[in-house]
Amino acid sequence: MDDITGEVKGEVNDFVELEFNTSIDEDHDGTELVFAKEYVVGDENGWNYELDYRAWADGKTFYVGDVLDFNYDKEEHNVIVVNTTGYNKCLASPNLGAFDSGNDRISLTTPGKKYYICQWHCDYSDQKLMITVLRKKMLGTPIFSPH
Ligand SMILES: [Cu+2]
Repeated sequence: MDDITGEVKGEVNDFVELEFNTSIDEDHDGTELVFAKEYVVGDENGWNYELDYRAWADGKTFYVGDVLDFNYDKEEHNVIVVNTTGYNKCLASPNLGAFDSGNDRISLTTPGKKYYICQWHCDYSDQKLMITVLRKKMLGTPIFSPH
């Protein structure tokens, strides 16, 4: 009985090891392996006018495929996706998208600078976020070769 159990465990371990090695091989050409991350904007403080979102974004690296999670009181705030001008001047219109659910998940689908403001508190207390999204060099599967 003990021998049989040992055999089965051995097979399982071999299988796991094989899978593990396959994913390590993706790194053969020095390509950075990056997996999608979800960021709660402001962490436990959420999206409001008490936080410095420049400081929050500082030191974080955002990649295409990552998600921003805006949590806030929908009676108080909103999330407007704007361009540089909108960000600098706190203009909610024209915009690239407006959210007001209180719990908005925004996927970062393209590289470049992204700007988010709260329409009501951007001017009032700098409730705005600017991030730079980098192109992901490679997703987790070896099917696609990097260009
Ligand atoms: Cu606000």
